[in-house]
Parts: sequence; C-alpha cells; structure tokens
Amino acid sequence: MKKLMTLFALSLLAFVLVACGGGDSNETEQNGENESASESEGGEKVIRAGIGLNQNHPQYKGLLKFKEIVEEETGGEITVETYHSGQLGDDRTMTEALQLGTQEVTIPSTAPIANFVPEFSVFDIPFLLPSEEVADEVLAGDVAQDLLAKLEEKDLVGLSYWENGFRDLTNSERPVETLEDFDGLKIRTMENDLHLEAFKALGANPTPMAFTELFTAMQQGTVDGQENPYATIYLENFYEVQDYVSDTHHVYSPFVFLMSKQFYDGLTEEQQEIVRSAAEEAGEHQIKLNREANAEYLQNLQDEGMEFSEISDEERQKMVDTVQPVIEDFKDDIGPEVVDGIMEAVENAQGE
Ligand code: KDG
Repeated sequence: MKKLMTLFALSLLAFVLVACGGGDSNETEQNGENESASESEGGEKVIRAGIGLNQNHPQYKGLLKFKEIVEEETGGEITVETYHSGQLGDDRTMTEALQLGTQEVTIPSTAPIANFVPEFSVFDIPFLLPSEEVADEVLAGDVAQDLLAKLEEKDLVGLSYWENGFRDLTNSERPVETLEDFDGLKIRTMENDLHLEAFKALGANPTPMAFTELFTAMQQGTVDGQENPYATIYLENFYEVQDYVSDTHHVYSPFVFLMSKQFYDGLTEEQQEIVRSAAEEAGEHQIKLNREANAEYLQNLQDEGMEFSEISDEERQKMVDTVQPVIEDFKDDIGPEVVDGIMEAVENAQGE
C-alpha cells in the first residue's frame, strides 16, 4: 500500500511538474498553453516524451526526429513534447508513469527495464554482444523482438530498439588495465541485479543508482566510478569528475523506445502505424549519430585530460572467465530459453 501511495505521489509530482514546468524549448504549445495531458481541448493527442540523458546526446536528437515525423505524418493530430536530463524523472519513475498513463514515451536502457520484465536482463550478460554488427543482427531477430512483445503484459509497448552502446569504465582513483585493478572500486551500476553481481565478481564494490543521481555522486565522492558509453561520458561532462577511462566494452546496452499501452491503444490504427514507423526511422537516425559520435568522443575525453587505458585481450579474457558463474546464477531468472536463444542468435550472426 505504501509503495502504491509513493508511486501515486511521484506520478502526481511529475504531472504537476509537466503542467507547470513545461518541456524543452522544443515543447509544442497549443493556444499559448503548455499541454499537460495526453489530449488537448481540441482533441489533439499529446505525447510527453522524457529521457534521462541531456539535449546534446544522440538519444535526444533521435527523439526530436521522432517528433518531426509524427507531427508531420499526423498533420498535427498528435504533438510531441520533448523532455531531457531527467526533467520528468529517472528511468524507473518514467517507466512507471507510462504504466499509469501520466506520461507517454521514455527510452531507457534495457537494464532498468529488467525490473519490469526480467528477461531483458539477457542484454546485461557481460561480453554477450561482440560488435555493433552482431548487435544489429541479434536485435532484429526473433528472440529480441519477442521480448518487446512481453512488455505489453506490463502496460508498455516496445516500439523499437535504439542504441546506448558499448559501456566503458571510468573512475577517479586509478588506471584500470587488469582484473586486479577493479579491486575495491566503488562503482555505480544501473539498477539491475546482474550488473551488480557481475561487478562484485570482478572485485569492485558496486552501488546501484539512478542515472539522474550519478554526476553528483561522482562529484561528492560517494562513488569512485561508473560505466557508460563514451558518448554519455563526454556529453554529460563526466570528465569533470573522472580521471581515468578504460575500454572495458563489458556490455552493449540497447535502448528501448517505450510507449504507454493505455495511450497506444487509444490511437487509431493509422496513428499506431505512424508512431511505430516513426520510432523505427528515428531509431535508425539515432544509431547512425551515436556511432559517428562515439568514434570521436574517446579522443575528446583524452583532450579533456582523462587518462585512457586499453584492456589487453588476455586481461579481458580473465574478466570474461570471472563473470561466467554470475551468468549461470542468473540464467533461471532471465529464462534459460531466452539466454540460449540469444546465445544462438549471436553465434549465427558471427557465423555469417
Ligand atoms: O535516457 C537513458 C538514461 O536514463 C539511462 O538509461 C542511461 O545507460 C544509462 C545509465 O547508465 O543509467
């Protein structure tokens, strides 16, 4: 009961914030008023879309592309309000808002989604996806697509996979070049039990934390480090509070473009097709931007003074071997058929 009251209070707060605060400069205004509900007085439908990353990240640029396509294709029947930097909450609270119908879109990493649909933790298996090409193939495959369908049981619609990218370690204590270097490091992880246990196995002292709290935690020394793709590390200015970056590439994180099922079911068939194809087209755009950017961001981080450490194949193999027992421990939680299915999809993609 207490959780439900907390959830209601949080959603009410988000609702009030949206009503009063309004979104980014790209927010759509109707009749000079900021929309604060999923339907305006004129019957137009409003999508309140929030993400945790800031307006400079390719994820937000992809969201603006989604807005452009939907508003054009529907002739204004649907307008999209865009919110970044956790303005509407963190991944968990925004996903809960979609379930409640007080928000319509969010695009979290798959890791926090596992708190709603445990099978999504399959993408948190360390070193599962070896390259972007294999990731593209696997995410387009039946097992990954079937996972999107499972979201409907939780009042969510997964419209497409976008890309967060390969996650790399940063910290403020020391260069990390070997498995031993993880020892005792206070590392923030996403709120996902597999991530937590994997970093414990590597010898670190992990703390699960919402993305919206991460910068302050690093600034205050609550945590020594974190792990995210280079694009996030650079565009969120983590170099201001982190000294060392290592190319651990330990997990490839997809994003999932989530829509409230309540809202989606209220659309016409034509509108449903428009939002679905817009999420896919905007996703292709976002992934292209993400890959172009990630290539240059590592150099930018070094230009900002971060010390870069390469992980040798030998040391990476030690990390792979070290986390294997954790993967076995989580296989039942994720679902053996999902784990085996994804592993087979990876092998098939590599074999081509
Ligand atoms: O907008 C997405 C972010 O909120 C988050 O999912 C990014 O990978 C992320 C993290 O480390 O929390």
